[in-house]
Amino acid sequence: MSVLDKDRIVKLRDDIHYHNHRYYVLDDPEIPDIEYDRLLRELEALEKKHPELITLDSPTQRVGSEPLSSFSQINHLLPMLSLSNAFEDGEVNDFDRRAREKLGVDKIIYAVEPKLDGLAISLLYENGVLIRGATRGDGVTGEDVTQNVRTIEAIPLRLQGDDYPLKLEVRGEVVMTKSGFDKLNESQRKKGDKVFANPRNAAAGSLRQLDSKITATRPLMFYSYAVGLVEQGSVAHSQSDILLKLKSWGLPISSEVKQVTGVNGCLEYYESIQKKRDALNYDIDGVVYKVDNIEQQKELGFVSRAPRWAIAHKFAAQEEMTTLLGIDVQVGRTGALTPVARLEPVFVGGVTVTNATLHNQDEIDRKDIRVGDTVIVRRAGDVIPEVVSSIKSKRPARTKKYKLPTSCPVCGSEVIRLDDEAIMRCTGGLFCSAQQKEAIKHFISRKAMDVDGLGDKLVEQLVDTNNVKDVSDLYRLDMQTLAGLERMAEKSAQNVINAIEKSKDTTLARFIFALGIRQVGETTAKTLANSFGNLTDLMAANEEKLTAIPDVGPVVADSIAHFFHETHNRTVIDKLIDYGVHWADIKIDEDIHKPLENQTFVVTGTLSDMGRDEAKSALEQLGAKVSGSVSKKTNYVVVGEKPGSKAAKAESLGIEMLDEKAFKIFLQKVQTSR
Ligand code: 9MJ
Repeated sequence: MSVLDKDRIVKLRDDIHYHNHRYYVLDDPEIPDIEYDRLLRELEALEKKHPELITLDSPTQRVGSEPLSSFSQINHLLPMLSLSNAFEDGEVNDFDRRAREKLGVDKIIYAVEPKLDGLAISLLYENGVLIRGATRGDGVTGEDVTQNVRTIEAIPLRLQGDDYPLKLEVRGEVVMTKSGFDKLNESQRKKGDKVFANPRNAAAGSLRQLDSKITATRPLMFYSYAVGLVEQGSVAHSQSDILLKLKSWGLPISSEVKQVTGVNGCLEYYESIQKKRDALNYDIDGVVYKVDNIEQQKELGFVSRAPRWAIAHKFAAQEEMTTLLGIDVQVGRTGALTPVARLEPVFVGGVTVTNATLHNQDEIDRKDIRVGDTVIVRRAGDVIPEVVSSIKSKRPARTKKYKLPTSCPVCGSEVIRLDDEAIMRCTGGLFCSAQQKEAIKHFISRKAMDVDGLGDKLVEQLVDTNNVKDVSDLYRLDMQTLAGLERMAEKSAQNVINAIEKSKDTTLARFIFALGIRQVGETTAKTLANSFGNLTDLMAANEEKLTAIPDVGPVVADSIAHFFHETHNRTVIDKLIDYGVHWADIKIDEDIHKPLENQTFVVTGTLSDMGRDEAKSALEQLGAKVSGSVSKKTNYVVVGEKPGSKAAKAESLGIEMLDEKAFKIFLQKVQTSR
């Protein structure tokens, strides 16, 4: 056998372990994914040539193995603990007071961590090599999921360093990333396979797979938060130091762990994590407070299997059960029919929810949701509440499958469904008053023509009274008509007239967006405005010209061309211009100078005004590269509200950061320098 091959195999394994660590533990990859794949493929090829050199901890051994017929049971070497829960500040205060009294101290230092919503597992390392992985089970006995655990790249097959205990149980949570979950469900849906209700179920389903080759394809992540048995070696004297030690051995820990003082420090942490919750790429359902000092932990001891030195402070539940009273059908701006669940009011995710989306007919069929069912409603962050599933065992007798109507509930026109769409649409177009209303609401919205003071109710009245049929009619409204409407005093009518008048002075991008062309959002509207410079050229553009624009694909191009082909739309545009709507055309420089060429940006957190996509597209138009992760090569990080770990990393690397205001000024300066 070639000595060279053997050396190369060892070198490749070391390199791959190193890059895995940079990626999963330090969150700071050094090489692109494609290069990582090349290393892995080279190693696979060499091991195929020399199968006798394959070791248990080789990174190629993560692809899964033969399916099992069942999982065997495993006794944890030390029981896995459970945590008691607190739902209110008072309960946290009680917990802290009891601990202080028992310890006889004034203030306690706590290690605080996000409470990951996944599946708890225990990993056993012997001589630094991963020997087995087990689910929590009842805390004493779990299931042997070693084959599956070995496919999770974030879990090291071999520990780093030289000071780890020779026998070590590591405890932590396997979670599915939110982005990975969305992708997985999309691909499951396409294949006609089972769709998961949430990342936690998907993580559990993936880890409890008898076929580890399937687990290997799932986007699972692992974060460690405790140790079990420690033999022939030691870990550390505080929870915070234990986490740092685990990290130094190559085990990922959450970037949000901290040390705080006293109960106030805990409650402040709770608030700060709650604010960050949506921006994190994994689901959490609260935070955990742990007395940091291990001696103090020992002094406090346990009540049954829950420690007296730790407590989980949970967020308001994001899922609740309630009854589905009925299903209403809403007709949107583009005629899309959306089934909306009318619910027995239920408190979920911090608010009372009475309506939730059912998405479309396919989703209703897939979940088999019927009026009268007990359903699970989910409200996560700022997302529209949705019905996740129905509980079949609670279904009353004589329920019927639900079918969306075949004619529009508003205008009676035929409802059609295009082959490749999940959505059913009313064919009434602007004959349908629901579509008229939605088109007008969109036209006057803040990011479109920005007509202040013309609320939804008023728009509905204007359409119902036949005063406004299409958006151009807004510019013919007079005081008399407006003041004659319900709840309209003369002063507010005058304000509306003034706002409509003011909106005539607009920009090309706003105008294009306001037209409500399907597939043309704010960003595309801006791109179109900047590419064509005037409306006449855009209206005359064929599909070939349109697809030449960055970010405009055939579907978008088709939609734009169809819109302007329609005589009705051309007439409305002519009328708008006749009534005085105007903008300044944009001078197009064919050879656009790219002032930000060779500069790399990262955009993180919520940008309240412009949104992340818009910021990215503005940067890209100026020639910048927008990357998803911060590294030494990043030139600027644009930091919105609730930034995640990227901002902290940028700070540690000394990279220039721009908040939203500074970013806007920066953009303006660069744009005018073109
Ligand atoms: C979770 N689920 O994130 C613990 N946990 O500690 C954290 N769970 C735990 N700690 C001792 N961060 C028992 C359970």
